[in-house]
Amino acid sequence: MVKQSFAVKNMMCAMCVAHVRKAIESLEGVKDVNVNLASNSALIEYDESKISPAKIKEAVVAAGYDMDTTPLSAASDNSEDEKKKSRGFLGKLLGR
Ligand SMILES: [Cu+2]
Repeated sequence: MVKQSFAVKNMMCAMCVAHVRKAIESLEGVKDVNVNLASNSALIEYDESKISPAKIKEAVVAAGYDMDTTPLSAASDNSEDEKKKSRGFLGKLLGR
């Protein structure tokens, strides 16, 4: 079981948050989800042997939104490699 935070795009209001949360929490393998509109992110606790971030993203996209499959560094307790990937993601955001 892992707990990771992912960037979610296109959410505009509380209804969007509810849609995204429903789409994610109905998935097999997802134990808990907390969607945050202010930070445009979703903190997801899931069983990595049952579901992958790519599968979670599919459900989010199907609901009309978008999600990054690379976990954000703040909630990630992973290797240095994961942190590098997150920095790349933030760099992309800042470069926009
Ligand atoms: Cu909305």
